[in-house]
Amino acid sequence: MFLLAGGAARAAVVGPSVYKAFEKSSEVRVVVSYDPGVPFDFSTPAAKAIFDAAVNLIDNDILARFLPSEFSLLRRFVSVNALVGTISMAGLLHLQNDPRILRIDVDKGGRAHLVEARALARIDPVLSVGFTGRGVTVAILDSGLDEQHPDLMNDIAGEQCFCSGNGGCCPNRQTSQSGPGAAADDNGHGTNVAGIVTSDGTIAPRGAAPDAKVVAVKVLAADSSFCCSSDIVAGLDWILNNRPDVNLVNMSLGTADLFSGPCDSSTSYTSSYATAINALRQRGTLVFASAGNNQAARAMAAPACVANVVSVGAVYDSDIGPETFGNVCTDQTTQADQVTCFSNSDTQTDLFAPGAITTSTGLGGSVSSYLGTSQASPLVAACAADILQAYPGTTPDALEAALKQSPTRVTDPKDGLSFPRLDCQAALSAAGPNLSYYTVTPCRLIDTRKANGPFGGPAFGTTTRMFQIGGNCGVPTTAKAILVNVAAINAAAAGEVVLYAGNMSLAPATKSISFNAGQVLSNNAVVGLATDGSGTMNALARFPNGSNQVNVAIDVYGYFDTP
Ligand SMILES: [Ca+2]
Ligand SMILES: [Ca+2]
Repeated sequence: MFLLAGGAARAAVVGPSVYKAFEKSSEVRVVVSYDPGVPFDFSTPAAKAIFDAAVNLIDNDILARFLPSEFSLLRRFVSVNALVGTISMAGLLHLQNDPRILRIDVDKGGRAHLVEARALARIDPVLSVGFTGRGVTVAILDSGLDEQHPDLMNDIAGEQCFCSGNGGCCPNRQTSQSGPGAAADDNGHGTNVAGIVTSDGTIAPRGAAPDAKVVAVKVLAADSSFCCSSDIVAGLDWILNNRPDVNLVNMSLGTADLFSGPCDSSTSYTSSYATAINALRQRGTLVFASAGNNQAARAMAAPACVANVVSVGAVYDSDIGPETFGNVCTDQTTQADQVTCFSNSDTQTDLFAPGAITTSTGLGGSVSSYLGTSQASPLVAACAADILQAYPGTTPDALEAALKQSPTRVTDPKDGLSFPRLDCQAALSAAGPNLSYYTVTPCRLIDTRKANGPFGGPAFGTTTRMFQIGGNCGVPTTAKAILVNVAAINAAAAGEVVLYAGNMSLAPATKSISFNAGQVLSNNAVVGLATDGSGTMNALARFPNGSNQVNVAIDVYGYFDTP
């Protein structure tokens, strides 16, 4: 080996797995990561263009130096400083002395993070929050989804596949595929995960963000495995460069190899995950991944171990009796907020969420039940979608901080580490602005008897009415909520009045006042106004014993707005 003038030639770090693989084969599939020579800055289109140009240039230069027998290219990326291909020992010797090369490691694979399926219905506590992910797009890297499922078919915003196992495990039997049909699910895991996010609730239970759109990226084969981390990195690189609409990414999968602490520079493939994930975060896209189900203490799979991933472990949502998980472990007793015996955890694990057991959409338009950290991660991603609907400008840093704002912490007995457990209601509050209360001269907003006030009849019924609150009675259009006294007057039947923000697509389960037939009752209530700046409020009445109507008078006393 030559020594360069002015310093030692720095040989690339070749992972021990590479030499081990050469014992069995003359060619090894590797990820080669290299120094791009420019900053890892994706914060502006111009900075990203500089990075992408460097990647393209160095890719071409490295490839041009190989003999055809030394390296066979399998994948390259737009915005990730790595090459993927099969390399010979001659190619390895040639490459490792290129001073630009950082690491060469085997392109390690892994699996979906499921344990086994069970049939047990459960009620998703996030449903009661009221925000539904409208206007938010979640990319799901998984086995694809059932594109014809009645609960999913109206939610699909795009399909793509990167799947290299068995010479090509995309639906077209190739290693890549684009467009409709590219994410057809031949396993069922991805369909379950997609439903946890966005099921409409007609067949399977409603998802936690039922109005969110989904971009399905198939990266898992029919047996729910992935041969090669570079397929997942290719999916992230594709989202980064082709789907500016994607706000959130979920990966309920991980490598067989486990890592303690941040793995961003542990191997060439983890550094490739990290580059893509950091780039997505810089553009405003937050990435979620399951911690893995290996019963590991102080270790997680990749990509969960990448620092900028929001990594999620699994707790039980209730007492489901003793549970044995395949060959992994047994919990003799189970209860809500108990850390599952199978869930990995580490100092890098960000939070826990219910992942055992989750009934969701299944193949062939059916339902399926899975448990695992695979089910916990999309629940957190769906909660993030709901928060982004409420507060569209929330940055990834603020969103992650809000998701961790939970009154409940759980401790993993395996390693004594303590973590926040997702509380989507608390996260929604934490993501919101600090509001101040402002009084107005008491003012009648609505009187459906047409006595006075800006808004009159008809009496409230089961059809939603929208009122322009901002700009009336001294309430500014920027107001986020109003304090009102709502009176229900002499209805013919028992029922309740529901007041809620004008941009919410579904009325919440909570009510502002309930009443019996013939009663005149009033109640104070804080009512959220539309978060889109329109200052609107929706109102309807519900009657348990069929359709009816009720006269309502609403007086406003004050409003909540940013200081
Ligand atoms: Ca939906
Ligand atoms: Ca993290």
